[in-house]
Amino acid sequence: MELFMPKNIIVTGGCGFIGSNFVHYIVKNHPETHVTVLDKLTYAGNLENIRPLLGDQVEFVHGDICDAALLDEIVPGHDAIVHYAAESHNDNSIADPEPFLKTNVEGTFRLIEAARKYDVRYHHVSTDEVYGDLALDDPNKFTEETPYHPSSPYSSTKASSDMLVRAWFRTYGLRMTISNCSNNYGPYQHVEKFIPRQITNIIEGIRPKLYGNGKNVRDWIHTEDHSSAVWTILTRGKIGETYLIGANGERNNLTVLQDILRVMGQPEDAFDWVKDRPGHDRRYAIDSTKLQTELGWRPTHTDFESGLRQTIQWYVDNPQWWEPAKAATEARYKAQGQ
Ligand code: NAD
Ligand code: TDX
Repeated sequence: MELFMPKNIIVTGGCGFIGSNFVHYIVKNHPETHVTVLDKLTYAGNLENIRPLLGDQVEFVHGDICDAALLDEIVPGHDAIVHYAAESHNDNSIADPEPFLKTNVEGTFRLIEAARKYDVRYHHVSTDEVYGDLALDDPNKFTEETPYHPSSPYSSTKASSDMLVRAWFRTYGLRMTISNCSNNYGPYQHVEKFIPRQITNIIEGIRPKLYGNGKNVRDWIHTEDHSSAVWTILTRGKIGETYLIGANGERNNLTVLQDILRVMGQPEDAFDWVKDRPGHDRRYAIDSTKLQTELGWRPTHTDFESGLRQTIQWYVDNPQWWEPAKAATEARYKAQGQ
């Protein structure tokens, strides 16, 4: 196994939820690696997520990954790109798919063209949603061999971007790796997403909202474990390979909501059933054997209850972070009947 030790990396989307947690992870664990965060600061990006880290090790560039001229300016001199930037929310992709095509497909195209031109290693952060969904009683999980079968506008654009990256490897020899991760939770997640939406609803005295019948299953992983997995793949992964990231965290939405209600001192039935998401994927489940056996990665946040408690506490402690986005997010959901 060849070890790649990046000295100067670009992290796209480093002001979003998972990207900013990755920047925190690098500052904490790899002080020798310089990071240039490239972020457009859409509604989902917040410079506050990384402001305390800005300085010698972490630099911020405000810009769009679709801007080829900007990439020509900033990519030379870096030895890797770790690509997190995306439009990431399924419900938004159903309401208005166009920004998803632009950022997720065209943006990835621009980045891999720049990576090719300047011979920079490229890690592509993707999702388990590219594989579609599993039946609730299916004994199988997704593996690297599962055929692509995306269901939503969001997941189809992520699948498209994965395909571009694979083609650039085969045709041009792009030095790339891909990871497909399951649902993340932790600090700095936007209040549009399931767990932060319910926590902040409860804090504000709004009843939590559950889609459909609540039986849909997500495979939860703490975002810090996602970060350590991406670092492992970037530094030890084999060029051209895909690795699935997951931590055996399958739970249905009703169970997660009841956990949140219990920890926050509410009755377990203190929520509203709302309209289901069109095309709602039933279940995601990740088999991360390849990552664990070939690269030796292990998750550390294996106790979901305790990770959830810490996450709830973070939202309780940081209302100034989420309050500015809350009212507009709930207004959008209300207009959709959710
Ligand atoms: P997020 O929506 O919280 O953050 C996205 C970030 O990208 C924001 O900072 C935003 O400003 C930035 N951005 C958007 N468009 C941009 C553009 N055109 N140019 C530059 N920056 C732009 O997303 P997230 O939940 O942190 O997800 C990050 C990545 O991880 C995405 O690629 C997503 O598909 C993937 N992923 C997410 C999950 C999850 O559970 N959230 C799971 C698996 C994979
Ligand atoms: O209010 C809600 N009520 C509800 O029941 C919301 C916002 C969601 N849900 C359900 C829908 C899903 O079954 O909760 C589950 C999780 O929903 P999201 O947080 O929207 O996540 P999901 O659609 O599963 O996608 C997430 O994981 C994979 C990320 O948003 C993606 O970026 C990632 O690729």
